[in-house]
Amino acid sequence: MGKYLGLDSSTQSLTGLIIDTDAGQIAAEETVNFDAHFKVAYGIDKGVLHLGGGQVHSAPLMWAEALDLLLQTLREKGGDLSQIRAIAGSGQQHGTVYLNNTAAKALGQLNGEAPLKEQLAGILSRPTAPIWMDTSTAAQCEELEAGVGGRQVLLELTGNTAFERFSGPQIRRFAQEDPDAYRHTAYIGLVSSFMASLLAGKLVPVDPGDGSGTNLMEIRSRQWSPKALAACAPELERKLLPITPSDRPAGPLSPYYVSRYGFAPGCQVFPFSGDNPCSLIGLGLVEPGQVALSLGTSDTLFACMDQPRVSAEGEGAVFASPDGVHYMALICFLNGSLAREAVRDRHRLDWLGFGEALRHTPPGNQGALMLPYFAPEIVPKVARAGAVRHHLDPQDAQAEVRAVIEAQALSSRIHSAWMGVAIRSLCVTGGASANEEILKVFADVHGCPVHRFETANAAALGAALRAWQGHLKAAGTPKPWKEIAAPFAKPLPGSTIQPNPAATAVYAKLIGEYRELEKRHAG
Ligand code: XUL
Repeated sequence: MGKYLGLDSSTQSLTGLIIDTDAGQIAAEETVNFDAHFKVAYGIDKGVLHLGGGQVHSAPLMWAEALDLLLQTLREKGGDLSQIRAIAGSGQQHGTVYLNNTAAKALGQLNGEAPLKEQLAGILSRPTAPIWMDTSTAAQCEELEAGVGGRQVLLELTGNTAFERFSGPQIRRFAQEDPDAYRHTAYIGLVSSFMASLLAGKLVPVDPGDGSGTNLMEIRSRQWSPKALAACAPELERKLLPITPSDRPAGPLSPYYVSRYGFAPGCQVFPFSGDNPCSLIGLGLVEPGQVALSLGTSDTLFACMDQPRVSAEGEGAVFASPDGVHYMALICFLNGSLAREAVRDRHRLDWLGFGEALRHTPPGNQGALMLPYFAPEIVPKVARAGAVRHHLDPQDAQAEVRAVIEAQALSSRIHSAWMGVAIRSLCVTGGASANEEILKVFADVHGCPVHRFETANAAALGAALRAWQGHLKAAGTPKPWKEIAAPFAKPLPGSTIQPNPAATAVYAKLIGEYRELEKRHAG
């Protein structure tokens, strides 16, 4: 028991969250927003650099500077950092960091007298790091798939088809465009492994959760795939940091943090994972069949799977769970609040009126359906924006409201079927989860209870829980994941909504019709 720190190095900010496992509470939470502190110094906008041609990068030295600032803030805000037993973290997925042959030595010699940025200024072989927002690698995606024997082969091998934002295509592009700098690169790691290396004062391997976002890791063995590495870039096997289990200690915290911030010398560092795999843990999804849906601008579905099932249609990404045994599916439906707000605004409603409309219309909407493609859709793939109405009067505000919510719930059911997961419960987070009437539709369509979660920072919480779990395991007193997650990742009291069997039966009939309508219009 004790205190554990989880760090989340995300696109726009760095967050530190400390859990107190004796009290079962979050003890502190601080965030450093990159634009607020480093906009001018690094030339960033919303944490990133737009370099043209779809290239979106960020600056590893800025992340190092943010780490110093965050730890100073955590200490000043009353946190006695000497009580922290272990640290783990989460990084924005897919970004790649390129280091030269001075990196290991510089990390090992960090001393508390000067900030990280000054001591590490010379370790990068590429000053900026391409991140997940980069869309410049379409050619490299095709080449990588062809290089392993085709799209289907890469999918089976790594769990994912090649995506522009994934790390492998980024590395390949760098090797092609700047072969000299690539040759002078001694180590390639991810955002997650870079941040962990700063803490441990040595090169920390990649964990399987983040490794699965590279297109280079065999999803079943959780090791780099020699075939994918060979298809990606020369000598990659030698440059890429190895993969380590997520809960194997990376070492003690560097003395730098002991002298500068008052951490205890024995504080352990664990490998960092990706932000989505950490959120899976932070939402308590540690058993197959547990699914979370975040209702944001886009709606994102997270699921815990027992097998690395893949989506042949490329409808989602598959990652290894940092719990060491399970897998996660991540599906992004672009028309989330975007579509809900389009309908709300079109009919001049507020959220109260939106809920009223749902209350006054029957499940199934008397056969009126909508395909809510107010913007081009990711899942199912729809290239051109345009909402489709079927037996739906565009002037009927109440029917329109029900149609958009039923469409989202039906679509989430249809397009999560590839996971082969019997959804036993749905934890819903995000702004729209405050609306009980919306949750009722999801409970009825999925035929399972829906719980509401309030999670400001699931990734940082998941990281802190990983530090606790890893620390207990390393001490020879392991605790099951369910018990680790339970005190922190719990539904809001009284928020559970049970499905109504009569409504579930209506949707079981309607889903075929919706699927047909979608088939006629998607693509
Ligand atoms: C997931 C993805 C993003 C990043 C940044 O595949 O690209 O969610 O992890 O948060």
